[in-house]
Amino acid sequence: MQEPAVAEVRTTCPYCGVGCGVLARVTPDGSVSVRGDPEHPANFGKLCSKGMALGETTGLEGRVLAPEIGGREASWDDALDLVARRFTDTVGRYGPDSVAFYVSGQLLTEDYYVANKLMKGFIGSANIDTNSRLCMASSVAGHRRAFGEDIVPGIYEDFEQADLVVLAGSNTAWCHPIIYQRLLAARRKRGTKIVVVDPRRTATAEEGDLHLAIDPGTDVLLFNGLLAHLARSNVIDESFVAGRTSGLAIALDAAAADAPSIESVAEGCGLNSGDVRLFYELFAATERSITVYSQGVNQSVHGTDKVNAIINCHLATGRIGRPGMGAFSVTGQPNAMGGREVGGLANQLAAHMSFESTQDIETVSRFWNAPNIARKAGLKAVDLFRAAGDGRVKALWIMGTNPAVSMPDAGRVRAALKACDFVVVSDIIRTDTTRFADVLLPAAGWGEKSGTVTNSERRISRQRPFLPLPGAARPDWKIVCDVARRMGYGHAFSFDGPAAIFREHAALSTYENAGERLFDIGAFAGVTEAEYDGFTPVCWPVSRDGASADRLFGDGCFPTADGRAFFVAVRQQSVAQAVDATRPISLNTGRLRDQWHTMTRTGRVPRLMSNAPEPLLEIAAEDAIRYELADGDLASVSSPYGLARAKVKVSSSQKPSSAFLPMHWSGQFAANAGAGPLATPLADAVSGQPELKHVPVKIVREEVAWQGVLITRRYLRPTGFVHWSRQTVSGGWIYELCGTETPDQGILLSRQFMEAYRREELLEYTDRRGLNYRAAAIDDDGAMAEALLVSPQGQLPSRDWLVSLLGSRVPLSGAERMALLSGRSPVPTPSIGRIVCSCFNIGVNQIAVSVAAGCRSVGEIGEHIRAGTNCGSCRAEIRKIIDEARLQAAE
Ligand SMILES: Nc1nc2c(c(=O)[nH]1)N[C@H]1C(S)=C(S)[C@@H](COP(=O)(O)OP(=O)(O)OC[C@H]3O[C@@H](n4cnc5c(=O)[nH]c(N)nc54)[C@H](O)[C@@H]3O)O[C@H]1N2
Ligand SMILES: Nc1nc2c(c(=O)[nH]1)N[C@H]1C(S)=C(S)[C@@H](COP(=O)(O)OP(=O)(O)OC[C@H]3O[C@@H](n4cnc5c(=O)[nH]c(N)nc54)[C@H](O)[C@@H]3O)O[C@H]1N2
Ligand code: SF4
Ligand SMILES: [Mo]
Repeated sequence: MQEPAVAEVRTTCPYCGVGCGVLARVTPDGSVSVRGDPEHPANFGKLCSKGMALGETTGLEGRVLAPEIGGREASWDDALDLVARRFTDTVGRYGPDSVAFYVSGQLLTEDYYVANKLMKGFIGSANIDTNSRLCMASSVAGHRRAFGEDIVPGIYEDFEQADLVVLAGSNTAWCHPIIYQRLLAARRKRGTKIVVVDPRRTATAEEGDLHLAIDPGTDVLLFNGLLAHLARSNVIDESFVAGRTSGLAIALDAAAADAPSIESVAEGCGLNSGDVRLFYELFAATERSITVYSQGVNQSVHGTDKVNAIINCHLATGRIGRPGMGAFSVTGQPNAMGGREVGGLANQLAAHMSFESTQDIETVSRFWNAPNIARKAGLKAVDLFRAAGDGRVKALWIMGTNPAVSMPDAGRVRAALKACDFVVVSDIIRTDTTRFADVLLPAAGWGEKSGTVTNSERRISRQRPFLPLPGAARPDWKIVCDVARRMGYGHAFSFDGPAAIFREHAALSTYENAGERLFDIGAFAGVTEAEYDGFTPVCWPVSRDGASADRLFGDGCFPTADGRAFFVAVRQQSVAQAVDATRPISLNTGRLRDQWHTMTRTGRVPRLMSNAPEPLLEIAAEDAIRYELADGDLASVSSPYGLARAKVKVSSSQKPSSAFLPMHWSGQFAANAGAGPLATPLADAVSGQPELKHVPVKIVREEVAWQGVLITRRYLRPTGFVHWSRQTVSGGWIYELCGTETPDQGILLSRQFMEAYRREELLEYTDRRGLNYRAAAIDDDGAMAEALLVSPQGQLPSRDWLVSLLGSRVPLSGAERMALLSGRSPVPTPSIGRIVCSCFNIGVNQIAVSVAAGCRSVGEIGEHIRAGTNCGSCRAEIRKIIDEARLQAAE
């Protein structure tokens, strides 16, 4: 029978700032299928592993489906009335600055616009900040200092048209996989050189032509050295500098003072001078150069200076705004850019206007008809949560972000959420943050909501719904407008849908804008519903008279008062908190390939969890010896702010005295394995962006005596274990458990944990010495429902077969039942091993088999078993596996 054709809906991926187009549809069996949109100019049909798995994230498990007040289900009317009343009362008693919103780049532009309008225009405070403070604030500040406005001048084609691409503090292969693949494809044709500046040898660095493993926080020195070198090599574009910029002489003096020679730069950055020279000469000789940067640059106490040090080099050479040239800040979240356009940051106004200009304030006030508009900047994220903790902020509304996990000094943030009088959280699922909500509001998620997002190249695309709103969930824009109405501002929030909000946003961008502000999307001020529905992706600006430009600044005109770009003189500062004898390791935190932030969506997908199933602390071999740690050992990590525990992975990617912990694991997935509680709240003085890439820590081995693994269909909440983590697998979950108690006590604890819930028939076995315990529960159909294995540390048998039984749910044969407690299949079945290629579900063992069968390159592996042929982010890992397998074979 032929399947009925279900229309595909054209939408956009809700993960990274690449902003790939997605075609999604609900299949006849009710599941969601996705593929890349061949017509979207960001990805031309490709998707990375996370995008490919989007269809597996739309299930309703864990979703918040009804409003809750004090943990009890409530009606929308009651919940909205309460939120409006508490915000109104608090403002009435303590003034507008006693309330705050903390919002997110997960929101659509329309949601963001109304949240910002409500707080800044009508409540009259600028206490609305966003998780973009942790993400893009330094780029925003750097752009404004250099260009007068927050502008990313380039477009993705520049990745393909450059001859040199410098990736600074950006693990592009994992974090912006599709533009990275576009870059690699172009490199195969034109031989683009790739230089990676990152203290870690990341997957990106593995494929680069040159990896500069700089010491953390020394980027200003490196780029000051480059500027000085460019001047020495006479590649300054004198006419561009003279005609289109100001401030070079002072910036050069600062650079020369910092970096008198290549040797001094090398020494200060922890590099060898040959590598530094190579980089400088390459940059000097290559006109078509772009420097791409993200969190290794932004998330720093000198983040804004790093940004300007980079931009200075591009201004000095006039390499900006032309094909294959420019400084390119790649944004993190799907709508980080849209948030900047509506002014979601506490120090911005709306439509790229700012509190520094009285004229801007008057313009927005007039446009909104909002005499009560805020007139000064509000609290930035770190200060905002401090204020919530000490009672200055008494009512706080969090939308679409999980600060209990993702803020630095997260322990203090949790304490603040507990202390704050009134906390509202709008989210789609239950998180570590929703635990603190006095009022919890169910928001519409990806696939349900409708609106626009802007990606890293300023391209506005639609997100369109293809699923019904589940339960009582409502889109964020509607929730905000309903509260605004109840607060008495109905006249300004009477939008009947996202298109109406978008029209107003577009109209504001062009209002009293005679070209002073490049952000102008006036062309859309009058879009009809039909035009909004059919909106095709477009890069702004698109002004009312139809003027548009893909690249900006190519004409040498900048949105400053005199039209010139500005060189900012910057000096390398010492790191804010240096390592010392008590905390000798610099802890760096960031992302893994297949997880998205606090794992609220990617953590549900077995194939996305398989590449890195547990939170691991990566350390260098030298430190492993020094601290007596080996792979799989448990370590505690303590910073001046908090403590975490994670198993150790000894990694050749780490420099000595440095460690890396992923940012992803929340309390939903592990006990105290998060990076947030360790991270420092110290922030860049200009941008307010906290230093999430360096904090001094002490690492201590924990003497683990026993280890257990529970493989189960049940979603459980382990308590009382020194360390646990949860992995989502097909059919259920795996709980890794371990402890410092004796093995027999470990068995007792683990059994209690399992018994507390179990109902099925149980088979059990304990060895004579009482050190090893095995149990398996059989359901009514005779299939395995659960298995528990406990052994002394390091002695757990393989669990692959048991995990496959959980997924299959097939009744066990007699032989299988007998074999259950041994954990070994009666008929040996090869395990595919840890997943390497998550797009095609290909494991490490399958790759090893292909190598044994004669595959010698990543390309050959791809032809043999498809691994690495879709998004390609696993190619560096495949190459390593080939090398290792061949080495072993040679030994
Ligand atoms: N898979 C995946 N992709 C994502 C996300 C995700 O959660 N998962 N999140 C998205 C978001 S919101 C963002 S902001 C982006 C972030 O994308 P990236 O910025 O690429 O990611 P990070 O891993 O945070 O950090 C990048 C690199 O900075 C390096 N670094 C640390 N300190 C320094 C330093 O002092 N100097 C230099 N030069 N480098 C340093 C780190 O070692 C790290 O490899 O990713 C987006 N894409
Ligand atoms: N240690 C460390 N910490 C970091 C970083 C780091 O590198 N290291 N990086 C920082 C950066 S760059 C970022 S961007 C942040 C990200 O940190 P968070 O913003 O806290 O991360 P997410 O897990 O993306 O949280 C988004 C939340 O929004 C919910 N959500 C999704 N869609 C919607 C929607 O449409 N409406 C509503 N109301 N809710 C929705 C999700 O369920 C989820 O709970 O983390 C920062 N924290
Ligand atoms: S690169 Fe991957 S995560 Fe980023 S937008 Fe594209 S599909 Fe989504
Ligand atoms: Mo981000």
